[in-house]
Amino acid sequence: MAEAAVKQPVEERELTDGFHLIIDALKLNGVKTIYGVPGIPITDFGRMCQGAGIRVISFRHEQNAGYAASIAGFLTKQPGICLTVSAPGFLNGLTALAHATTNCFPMILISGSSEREIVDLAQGDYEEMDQLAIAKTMCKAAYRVLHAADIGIGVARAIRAAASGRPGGVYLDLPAKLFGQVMDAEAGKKSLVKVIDAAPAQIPAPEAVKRALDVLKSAKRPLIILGKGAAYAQADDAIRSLVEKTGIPFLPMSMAKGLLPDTHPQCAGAARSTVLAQSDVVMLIGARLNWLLSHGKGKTWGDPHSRKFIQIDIEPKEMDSNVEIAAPVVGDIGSCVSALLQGLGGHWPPPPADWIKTVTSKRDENVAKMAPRLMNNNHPMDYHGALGVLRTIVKERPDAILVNEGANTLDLARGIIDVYKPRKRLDVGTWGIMGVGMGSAIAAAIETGKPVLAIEGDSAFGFCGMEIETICRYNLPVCVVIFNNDGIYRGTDVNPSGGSDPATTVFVKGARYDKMIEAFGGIGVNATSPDELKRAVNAAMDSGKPTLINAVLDPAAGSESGRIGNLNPQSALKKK
Ligand SMILES: Cc1ncc(C[n+]2csc(CCOP(=O)(O)OP(=O)(O)O)c2C)c(N)n1
Ligand SMILES: [Mg+2]
Repeated sequence: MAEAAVKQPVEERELTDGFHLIIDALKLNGVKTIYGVPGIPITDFGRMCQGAGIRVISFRHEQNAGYAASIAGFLTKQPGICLTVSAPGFLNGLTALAHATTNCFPMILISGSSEREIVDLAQGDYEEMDQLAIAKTMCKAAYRVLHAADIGIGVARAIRAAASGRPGGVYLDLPAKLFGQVMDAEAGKKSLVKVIDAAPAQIPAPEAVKRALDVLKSAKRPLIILGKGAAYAQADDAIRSLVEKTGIPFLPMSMAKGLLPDTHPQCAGAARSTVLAQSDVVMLIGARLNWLLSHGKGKTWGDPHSRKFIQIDIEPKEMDSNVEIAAPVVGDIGSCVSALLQGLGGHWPPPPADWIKTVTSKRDENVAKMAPRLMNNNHPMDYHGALGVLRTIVKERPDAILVNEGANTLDLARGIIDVYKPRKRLDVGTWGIMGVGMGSAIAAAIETGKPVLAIEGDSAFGFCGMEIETICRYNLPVCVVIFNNDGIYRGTDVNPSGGSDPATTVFVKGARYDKMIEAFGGIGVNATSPDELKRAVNAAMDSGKPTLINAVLDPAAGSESGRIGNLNPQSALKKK
């Protein structure tokens, strides 16, 4: 066991140490799971956490452990915990911490660190780095605990900072010496702090609610946009009531899909361009006007003078970030939506019939256009053929969690696969980051106990693929489907120089990713047709056994950057 424990003096019963105090502080605050990678100075700490009944999920790389922690935060509203070693482990976890902050997921990155005296004099300690200074620029808050007596308050501060207001990533720096520091056990116990109401309700001002309802009432072509903040809030019933009582068409952002079913009669997902361009009043619920919504202006949005925005967000400075917000409603989503519901009263006039008709006929037209493509049995498979069968599988298994990343694999799956329940779709989030797939899949399985279907581009999977060993080791009900088109966007590019190196976007042709999982005792399947894919996924979802399916796609099937090729910079000069 712990070296420190072995070295303790005889009177150990009256004493405690940093190891135990950190564990006690985490347990007192309801931490049940830690995602991390062991090593100096946190190896014994991880063992002791496991011994004390905290579930410790050991990963192969800290970045994936961090993504798992961030998704645990999204799914549970409790900060997900990632534990790493110093310098390199810390840096590996830091990407995930920044990702959590950008996405407003509560997460705490706890990293061991080297001796302060040596680090501060830059004397070259083992894994020396001023981690606190670096972390500060990349997360919501960062703290360091130097004394055992401050562990309680340090942990409490980290939890509250991560979960309250707009949630985000928090860094907690624990120098190696802290773990072995000894103090009186009774005083140690008293120093612990239980965080009461980590994310207090923030009630919107009544006049803000009234203003919003007045603007909404004036609408001829209203639209509600649901963001992942709305999914995070777990105010599912209230949100559904607000949408249904107003009768307004709604558009879910990708991780808000399923908050109301994508098949709901008011869902405008398949008429996105129409509703964005033509709506006159848009109510944003937990959705930001960032690049994913074209900043609320420009071609996507049509005439700027004929539109007003109502925005519901917990962060006041989100308002007017890109365009004028006619009716800002600041507060937590649950409280704001409840207040709006109350303000609606018993009789709210439905939106004008011609608007509803415009939206539904566009939606039905687009859905009908797509239908035959999803039934194709092309050989080699294309995205639509493969996604057509996965769409049906998800429909038949609405409790399963869908994880999705890639470029074409992401953009097409997002549009094609309907989601039926809240927080059942996890993806690349605000940054469009590659590599979140396996961490998200692992956290989803651990936190919810539900089966997971991860649809991964072959490139996206490469960022986190080694974690299939983790999936096998913990025997998690995860089925990974790799859309293998031999590369990034496509597998058909050629080296423009005519040299023998492959093009920058292509991978080994005909790679057999299914063989990888067999190395760890999982089930590997090579699927070359929609029928084979369907059979293999259904078998995996029924058995709950770790499975990896190599779905062989036409290497020419994808398009550059999926649906966001327009973001690639262009020069006025001709390409060479
Ligand atoms: C961390 C990170 N690195 C690089 C990128 C750039 N990028 C965007 S999509 C993508 C991979 C797309 O290929 P794949 O996952 O195979 O999907 P496909 O389009 O082929 O279906 C990459 C590398 C990114 N988004 N995130
Ligand atoms: Mg690919």
